Amino acid sequence: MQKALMLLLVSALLACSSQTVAAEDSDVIVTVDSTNLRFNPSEVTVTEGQAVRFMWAGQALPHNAVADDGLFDSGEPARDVDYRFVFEPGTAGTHTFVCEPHASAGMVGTVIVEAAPVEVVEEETEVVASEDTPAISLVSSILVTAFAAVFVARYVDDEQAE
Ligand SMILES: [Cu+2]
Repeated sequence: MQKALMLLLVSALLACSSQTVAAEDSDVIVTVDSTNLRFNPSEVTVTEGQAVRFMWAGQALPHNAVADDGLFDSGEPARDVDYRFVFEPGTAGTHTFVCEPHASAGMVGTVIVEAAPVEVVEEETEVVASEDTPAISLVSSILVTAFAAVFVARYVDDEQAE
């Protein structure tokens, strides 16, 4: 019983998190502004599970986006970049990043990652538990009825035999 519950819960959570990762509509885009030396926007806020897409094309100068804490790295500076990074659970916090060739010129940015809300998980536990309970009581009441029927049938047979 406990194992079945755990399996249900885990699969529900997996379904939830994979949906969040695949939802590209929620991606936050960081590009390069017309001065060629600034990220736009230079500060973004996301929730754990959400992605930031660093993308620019046909730039006059090659750029990259590298986290100071090493969490993400778009690679070598390039004039065309499309780099998507998902901030998985556990990455909550403030992550500053730089464009390596232009960091000294002030081409820096910040990604603020907020922890995913915990209430969602608690709600799912309740839903799973409440859906499961009536099923158990239904099965047990059918069993009790069946046993009672057999018992009564035997009793009636014994009475008739005497
Ligand atoms: Cu740059």
